[in-house]
Amino acid sequence: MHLTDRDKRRVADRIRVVKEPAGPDRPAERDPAVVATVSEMLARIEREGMPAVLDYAARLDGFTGTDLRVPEAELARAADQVPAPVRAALDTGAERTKRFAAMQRARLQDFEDEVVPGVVCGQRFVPVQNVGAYLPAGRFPLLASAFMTVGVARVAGVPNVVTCTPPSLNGRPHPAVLYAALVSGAEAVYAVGGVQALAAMAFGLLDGEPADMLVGAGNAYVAEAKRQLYGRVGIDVLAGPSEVAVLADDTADAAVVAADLLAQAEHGPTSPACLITTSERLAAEVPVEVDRQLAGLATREIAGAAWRDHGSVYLAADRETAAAAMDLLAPEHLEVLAEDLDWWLGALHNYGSLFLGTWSTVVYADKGMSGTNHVLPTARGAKFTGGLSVAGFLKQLTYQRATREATRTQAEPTVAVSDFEALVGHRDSAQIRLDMIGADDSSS
Ligand code: HSO
Ligand code: ZN
Repeated sequence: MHLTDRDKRRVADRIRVVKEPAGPDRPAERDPAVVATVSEMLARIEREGMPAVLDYAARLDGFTGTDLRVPEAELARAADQVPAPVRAALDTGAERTKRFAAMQRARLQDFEDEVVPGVVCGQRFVPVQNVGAYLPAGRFPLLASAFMTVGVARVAGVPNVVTCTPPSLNGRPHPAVLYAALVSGAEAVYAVGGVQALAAMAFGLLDGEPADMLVGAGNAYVAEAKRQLYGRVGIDVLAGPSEVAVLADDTADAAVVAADLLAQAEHGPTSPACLITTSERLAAEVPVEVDRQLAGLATREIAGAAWRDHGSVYLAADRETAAAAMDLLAPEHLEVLAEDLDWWLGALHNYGSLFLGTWSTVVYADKGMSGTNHVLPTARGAKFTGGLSVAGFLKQLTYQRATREATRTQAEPTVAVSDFEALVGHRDSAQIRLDMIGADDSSS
């Protein structure tokens, strides 16, 4: 995550580069080999159905059975296999995530109103009926992802939620992932990962209906499968590597800034982390502090590579410049460690989720402890979306009704435009109504 030449022209000489990524900015464009593999897998699974899913599951997930569904008994046992404090924390995260989603839901208003006399238009928020949630279990199992997908779908009122997660622990799903799914409100859980999981949900190969919408992050193959299935189904976001950015003034603590940068850098060697500061002191101290903390970090191999290849530090002349530059980067997670938080809240436009002040931090939200969703846009996607929320599972549907008396106000201009377009069928559909009221008018 760094400022391109074009970006730099926007902030001109008001920003100075302290450190820029050593690696390519974007972790590879869509890899043609991934694109081809995914499209071949999707086509085969659509053609052959469950036998193809089981074949991929055996080859790619090491799955040995014939029934992907996780049995009730295994789900029931999951709780006992998770340490009690972790269980309690997962309960808390699920609860808070659902609580905030419910607060958001309560503020999405259905309404109807009269646009012109006799013409009433309305909107209704209606849940997607069938959701497929994918819970990854890759390098690290991100347990809170279940809250963000399954849990929030439940709050939205989605009646059917199917959950898939790879059998990553001795050939079975991780019990903690199962527990997180259960406390989120999952019913049917399937032990299948990757492209074959998304295909099975999208094509309706598991019990129940095909998914109308697929949610949840995964590796490059999962992201590509979602991209290829999009249109046929809805999706949440096309998530790339997790990103963090920090805006800091001279009141910030270098050790806190460094810790927060490294917390997301450890997600993977291509995870970008960026600091934009108005403080010369911080610009000098943070890189040193990052290296110091890296030395003691068990994940230093990953986090260190991420910082070297995808880390950046900029010194901005003033906070206006810092905010403008950050808007260009549109990071997934953005922390403001500075005074006058309300000014920053008003000045920033592009971020997946914003963390204001020292006492809130990305990792809290990562684990569901604040309540906001962690399925967020990456790679500058925050320029057009704020990521998944309860609204993502709700369709903003419209409807209308009109009185007989209001016929002219819609029909006459419709006839005029349709005639001009030579869309005679359109004209007739309006004209027939004008004729109906005309006939009546003359008969009365
Ligand atoms: N930062 C990730 C979410 C996460 N991290 C969960 C840890 N646990 C993407 O927003
Ligand atoms: Zn994270």
